[in-house]
This record gives sequence, structure tokens and C-alpha cells, in this order.
Amino acid sequence: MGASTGERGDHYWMPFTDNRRFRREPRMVVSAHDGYFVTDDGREVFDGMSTLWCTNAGHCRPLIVERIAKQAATLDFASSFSMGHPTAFSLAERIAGLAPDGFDQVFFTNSGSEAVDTALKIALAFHRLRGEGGRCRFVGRERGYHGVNFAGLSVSGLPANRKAFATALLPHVDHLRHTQELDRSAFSRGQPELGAELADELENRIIARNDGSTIAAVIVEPVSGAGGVLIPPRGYLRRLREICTRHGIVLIFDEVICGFGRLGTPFAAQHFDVMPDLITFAKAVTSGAAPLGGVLVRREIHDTFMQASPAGIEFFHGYTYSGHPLACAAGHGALDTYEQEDLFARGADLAPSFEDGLHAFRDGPNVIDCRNLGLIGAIELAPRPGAPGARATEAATRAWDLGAFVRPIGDALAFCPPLSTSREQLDRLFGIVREALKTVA
Ligand code: PXG
Repeated sequence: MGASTGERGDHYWMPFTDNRRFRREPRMVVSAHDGYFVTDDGREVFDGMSTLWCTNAGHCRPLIVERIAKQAATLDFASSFSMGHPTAFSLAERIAGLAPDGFDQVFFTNSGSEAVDTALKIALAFHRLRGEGGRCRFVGRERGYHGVNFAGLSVSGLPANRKAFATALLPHVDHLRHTQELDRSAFSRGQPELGAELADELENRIIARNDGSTIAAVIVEPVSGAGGVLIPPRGYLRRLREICTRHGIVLIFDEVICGFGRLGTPFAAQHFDVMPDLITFAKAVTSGAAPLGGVLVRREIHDTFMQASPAGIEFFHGYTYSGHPLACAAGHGALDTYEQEDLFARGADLAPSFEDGLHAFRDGPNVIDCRNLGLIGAIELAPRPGAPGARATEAATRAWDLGAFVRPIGDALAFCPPLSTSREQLDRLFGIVREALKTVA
């Protein structure tokens, strides 16, 4: 822990932070490189979470830095409202090139939250253009995280995030149950074998009650992250796809965490070989180096907008900074780095060691589950009686002091290392966490 933030001023209201505690116990990073943060007291801390599931290529990577600097000196800003600049068009083309076949349109936003709200709006407007304006319901899932804007929050399923705003969320939203079943699937390596039938609830309960013709979209994270790293059971996503197809419902994969190599493929849709209708992305599209998000849109949906809209603007939606030149330059730099260093394949190569390393915690103190897919995983601890979350929070704090950043989510410790992580760095990360767990009763 470094000095207080006092000399830096106390005017910054930090997001998703215990601000009062932070002022007493600040944690300041002043620089970063590759897989490491450097703290204000000069320590190197391994970033075992790609910061917030973002820095898939690591920090301050030269190709990204160069692209941003060059863009800033050439065209710092131009709007994308009825005016264009080449960096946004060329990045959209590259992202569409990585996406599954048929996803050839990209709508840029500045964040994952905006990407989610944009996708939900595209679904509504698409149905309306086809004369199905009665489709006004959305379906999300318990423990899902789809950002913090009103629509995304409405389909999210994290009670703490919703509580203060519950009175003002969207009406007509249903939630599927989540897929974590520790009683029958704890310690699954990769996808749990059991549980595909959990998807049937969409048809048997939600559609049965409301009629499929009232539902605009179903949104799920292929692997949910902020809800505690929940890996979908084998066959589950395919069943969701089949049910949505039967009822004409738009299926949205929120790939804000899974996108850009986390599962070894550019997008999770390719890993699972299940194609949604819309894919949201953000975070690793720039390896975290600049705020950028977006929605990948299937050709038929985009065609509908182009063909069925009256003359003029086809979609009354967008952000001042949609397709911001600096963010798009950062995106190019990230894609260059992924390509040149073959990082998606390197992540896939590291995944078996990551799995072995995580599952070696099986016999550790208080460990009730280890789970993983690609380079995302979690160790779940039994909650301390009367103090849920305390064990994981203490373990993560201890790990930080020992030189590794991991994220506590409830009583799970989440792991999401950069795709560029070496085996030695992985061993050291797990070694630190093992030390930290020893000290947490
Ligand atoms: N969808 C998913 C699947 C996400 O993980 C968002 C949307 C929203 O993205 P923005 O860029 O608006 O934050 C996210 C973001 C956590 C945590 O506790 C996770 C996220 C954000 C903040 C905290 O792990 N994910």
C-alpha cells in the first residue's frame, strides 16, 4: 500500500470502489508494462486479471502506443455523424474479418455498456422494421453482467448492481436461471458435462408464459465473467440458439470479456460453434489502451435496416465519440499485436497449463470449486460464516501485497491473465495465490 491520495487531492469519486476505504488505504499504480503494473512504491505486480478482463496483449505495447501517437498527431478527432475517417472504416473491416461468417457490419461505441444498449436497440428496431413491433420483451440471465446503463442493467442479474435503481429499470424483462451447479458440476475441467437442459427454461417457462412473439431478444455472456466466471454446460448455448430460432428471437452474445482471443478463437461464438445474431465487444479490442466497444451485426439484420427504413437516417442512435480516431487507432495496434505475436494461438497453447494450475488448488484450504475455459477461470472458496465475500477479498489483498493482482467476486477469485503470459509467469501467479490462501482462515 502506498501513501495517501492526499497530495493528489480527494476530488475523484472512484467507480465501483469503496471510496472511504481507498482514502485510508490507497492502492496506486503509476506505470505498467507487458503483464505488470508498477506501484507508487516501485513494486511490480503481475496483472493476473488483464486489469478488468481487458489487456489481452499486456500493457503499453509498442504497436499500440505508436498507432495512438501517430493518429493523435494526424487526425485527433473527427465525428462519424455523416462524415467519415479511414481509421474507423479500416478497423471495422478488420473486426468483421475476425468475426464468424456473416457478421460483416460493425457499429462502434465507447464501452461495453453502450455496446449492450446499442444491441438491444438494434433488436427492437429490427423487429419493428419487419412489422413485428410487438416484440418488446428482453430476456437476460441471473448473475449476468451487461454493463451499467439502464437497458443493460435491466437485463443483468447481479442484485447489488440493481438494488438502488430497481424502481426505474426497463419493464418486460425476464431472467433465465444461471448455470452454476456446484452440487453436480464442481471442479469441472472446461465445460460442465451436465446442465444443457437449463436452456429449456427459455421455452418451457418464459416463452410459455409470454408467447415467443412478444420477445425481442435474449442476451447472455457465452462465459459470464463479472458474475463469478460461469462456464456454460456442454450443449447449453446451442439449445438457446435453437429455441431463439424457433421463435424468431434475436440472440445476442455479450462478448465484452470473451472476445479477442480469451477462449483461443477471436470470438466465443467460434469456440462454441454457435452463431448468435448480434455480438457485443469492448475491452480487449484495444487491449484496454483506449475506450472502444461495438456491436457486430449479421448481414440480414443490417440489410433489413438498409432496405426497410424510409429514406434518411436508418438508425437514430450513436455517440459523439462512436468510432473515435484515437480509439480506432488503438484497436488497429491491438489487432496488429495479436496478429504479429500470434496471441490467440499462444493463449490457446497456455490454456492446458492454466487449467492444471487452477485445478491444483482443489485440495487447498476452503476451496469448493475450480473452473476454467481458455484463459479465464476461478477458484471458489467456501464463504466464511456470517461474512460472505470476506475470504476472497482478504486473499486478493494479500496476493496484491505479494505481487499479483486477482479479482475477488463474491467468494470466488477470478483469473484472466494476458494471452502473452509465459508458463513461468503463470506458475508465479499461482504460487503467490497459494501463499495468500494459506494466510486466510
Ligand atoms: N458486458 C460484459 C459481459 C462485461 O463484462 C460490460 C458489458 C460493460 O462494459 P463497460 O465497458 O461499460 O464497463 C462488461 C464490463 C467485474 C467487472 O466486476 C466487470 C466489468 C466491468 C466492471 C467490473 O469483474 N465488465
